[in-house]
Amino acid sequence: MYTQSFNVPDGHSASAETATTVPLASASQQLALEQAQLRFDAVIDADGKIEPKDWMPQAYRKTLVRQISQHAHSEIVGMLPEGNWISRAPSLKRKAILVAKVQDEGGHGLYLYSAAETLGTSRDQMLEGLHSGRAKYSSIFNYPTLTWADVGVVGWLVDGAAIMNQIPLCRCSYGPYARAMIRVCKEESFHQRQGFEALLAMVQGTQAQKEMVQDAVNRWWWKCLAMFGPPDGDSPNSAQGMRWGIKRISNDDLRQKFVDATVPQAAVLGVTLPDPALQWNEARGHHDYGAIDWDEFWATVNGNGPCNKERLATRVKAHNDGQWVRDAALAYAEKQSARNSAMSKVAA
Ligand code: BYC
Repeated sequence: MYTQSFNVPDGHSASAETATTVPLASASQQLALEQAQLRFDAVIDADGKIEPKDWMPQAYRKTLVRQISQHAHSEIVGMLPEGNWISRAPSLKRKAILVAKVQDEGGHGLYLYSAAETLGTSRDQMLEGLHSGRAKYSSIFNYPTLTWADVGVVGWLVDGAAIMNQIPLCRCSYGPYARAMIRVCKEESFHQRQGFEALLAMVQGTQAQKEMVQDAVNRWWWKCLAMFGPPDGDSPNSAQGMRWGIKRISNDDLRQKFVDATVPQAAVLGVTLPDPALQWNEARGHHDYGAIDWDEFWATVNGNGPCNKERLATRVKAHNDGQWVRDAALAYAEKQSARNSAMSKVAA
């Protein structure tokens, strides 16, 4: 039980408190609040779903908005590093796949903005947070995609890490977020596979292509491990997120699952993961891996990674350049509504 709302001092019964000090209206409000909290706790304890119209504690709502905001913005900013390669894809097939993938990410951002709307935070508010630099998005999108192999590695490793993190979110306690994640995960799975398949084609190519793949893996590996967030001991939001059933698996456990799943895939590709400490630990039944550079991670999260400024500037420009589309859509909606009300007056 996580109830914080009703605190009766020792030696007092709730009814004595009501009779002497608390005005009637506020006592009944307090009772209703207590019952709502109990209902919320019972749903969480039973591993059920909280829906938009259900009562929820403010802190639960705030945590969800924080996480969904971070997630939605990651999808939107995540379109940029790969979008840069659409005009340079090496074949029509690769171009079609990449266009579809980038469009999917735009769609994921929109489902997630809609999920946040059900919590009372509008898309405009979310976008204002992103464009002003206040809202976070994943650290991973602040690194450059230097070659075509980077596009494959982003699919294989970045989307691979994203799926690992997002599959448990399909069981998140907040209904709209959990349901959005089911479709997102299906699409992410295609993203991961297309990346792996693109790399498989490259490693069967020339020596220069193989080297390009290895170079991209070297540059992205550690950044992908950091994507799962700080170690559990330094993760301020984990404990509460897990108690509320928003987060199901801890940052470190997901990171470990990702390492264990990726090592055999790297062997199929014939690439080396750039970590001399990476080895199977029989006793743990997992791979050990080396230390992540958390200073570099936090510098990037706090706005000082190699591409933070460029990503934000590109996003703000895209938003501003799209103003005419929003204006046109609004003008059309107003025209339609004026026409409909004129028609209904005629009919009456
Ligand atoms: N980058 O207490 P913690 C994708 C922040 S993939 C930036 O552990 P929490 C995609 C964290 O927000 C990526 N910031 O937090 C893939 C918190 O700061 P605030 C998106 C990070 O929430 C391919 C602070 O560090 N996926 O979309 O319990 C193509 C302390 O962390 C990062 C999601 O967002 C990071 N890597 O756990 C296109 C999935 N890691 O908010 C797109 C949903 C941590 O207190 N999100 N921080 O100011 C989650 O599952 C969780 O929010 C996290 C963090 C695991 C990321």
